[in-house]
Amino acid sequence: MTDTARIDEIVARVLAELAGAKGSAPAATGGGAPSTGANGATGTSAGAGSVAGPDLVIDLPDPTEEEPRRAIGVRDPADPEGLRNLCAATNARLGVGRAGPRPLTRSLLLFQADHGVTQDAIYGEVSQEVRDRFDLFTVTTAVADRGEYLLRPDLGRRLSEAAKSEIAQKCVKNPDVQIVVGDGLSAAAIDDNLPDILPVITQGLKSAGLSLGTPFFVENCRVGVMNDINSIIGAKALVLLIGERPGLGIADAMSAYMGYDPEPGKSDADRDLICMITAHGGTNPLEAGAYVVEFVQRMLKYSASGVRLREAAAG
Ligand code: B12
Repeated sequence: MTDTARIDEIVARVLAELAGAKGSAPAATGGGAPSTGANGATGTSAGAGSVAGPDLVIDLPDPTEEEPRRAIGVRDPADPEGLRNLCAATNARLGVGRAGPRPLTRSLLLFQADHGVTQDAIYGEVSQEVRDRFDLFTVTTAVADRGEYLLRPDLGRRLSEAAKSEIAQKCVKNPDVQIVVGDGLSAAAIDDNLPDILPVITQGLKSAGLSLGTPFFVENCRVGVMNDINSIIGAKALVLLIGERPGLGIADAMSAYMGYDPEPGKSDADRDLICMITAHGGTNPLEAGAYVVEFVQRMLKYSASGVRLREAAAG
C-alpha cells in the first residue's frame, strides 16, 4: 500500500468514527468572537468523501466562547464547589487543569486565540467609517509606522509638523473643552466604544453650557501628545479618548485621559483618567461618558487636574 493510500485510509477511518460519534455529518459551528472566528478544517480527501461525503467539516469549538472559556479543567477536584466559586469570582485563568506538566490543548488554544485578538487590536486601524461618522479629520504623530510606534513611545507623544499646521488651520481656538480621539494601543477600543461615548460627552458638555473645540483623530497616539495639542488649541480642558493596552480576554477597552490646561512639561501627575471603558465587562461607554462630563466640570470648577485637583478639592 502506498503512503498516500494508507493516509487516506487512516483519514477515512477517523472521519467515520467522528461521523458516528456525532450521529451525522457535522456542520461548521461558526459563531464566537468575530476577530477569532471558527477554527474549522474541511475534510477534502478522496477517503473522506467516500466515507462521510465531501461536505464534512471537522470543527473544534471556538475556545473564546463564554462556555469553553469558563470550563473548569481540573480533573477530580477535592472541593468541586469551592473551585467553582473561586473560578466564578475572577476572569483570571484559574482551575485550567493540566496534562502532565503541560497545559491542556484547550487552554493553549484559548491563549493563542486571545493573543490573536490582542494582535488585531494593536496592529489594526480605526475604521474610516467611525472617523467619518463624527467628522474627525486625521493627523499623525512624529512616528513613521506602527513598528516605530511600539518601539518609540516618546515619538508618539509629539505631533508631526504636518499635524501641527493642520490642527492650527482647522480647529477652533481657546474652547472650554477640546475632545481628541487617538488609536493608542487598541483600534477595537475606538471602533467599539466611540459611537456610544462621544455623543454622550458632546451633548453633556454642551448642556452644561461649555464651548467645544473641533474634534479630530490622532494616529499612532500616546497620552503625552495632549501637551503638544493644547499648545496649539489653548483649551481650558482636554479629553483624550484612547485605546488601552489590550488584555488577554478583553481587547477593546478605552480610556478617557483628561487634563486641565495641558502644556509642554506637564506629566501624568497633572492628568486623570477613567479606564476600562468597554461593554465587555468594564464601565459601559454610555455611563463612562456621563462620568467624563462630571469630571470635566470638576476640573473647570477647581482650575486643576491630577494631583492638584485632589489637593484643591480637599481644601
Ligand atoms: C501600562 C500602564 C502603566 C505603565 C505606564 C508606562 C508606559 N509607558 O506604558 C506603568 C507601569 C509605568 C504605570 C504606572 C502607573 N499606573 Co498604570 N497602567 C498601565 C495600564 C496597564 C495600561 C495603560 C495604557 O494602555 N495606556 C494607553 C497608552 C496608549 O498610553 P501611553 O501613552 O502608551 O502610556 C501612558 C499611560 O499609560 C499613562 N499612565 C499609566 N498609568 C497611569 C496612571 C495615571 C493615574 C495616569 C494619569 C496616567 C497613567 O502613562 C504612560 C506614559 O504617559 C493601565 C490599565 C488600563 N486598563 O488602562 C494602568 C493604569 C492606567 N495605571 C494605573 C495606576 C494607578 C498607575 C500608577 C499611579 C500606579 C502607582 N501607584 O504608582 C502609576 C502612575 C504612572 C504615571 N505614568 O504617572 C491605574 C489608573 C487608575 C485610575 N483610574 O486612576 C490603571 C487604570 C490600572 C488600574 N486598573 O488600577 N502604568
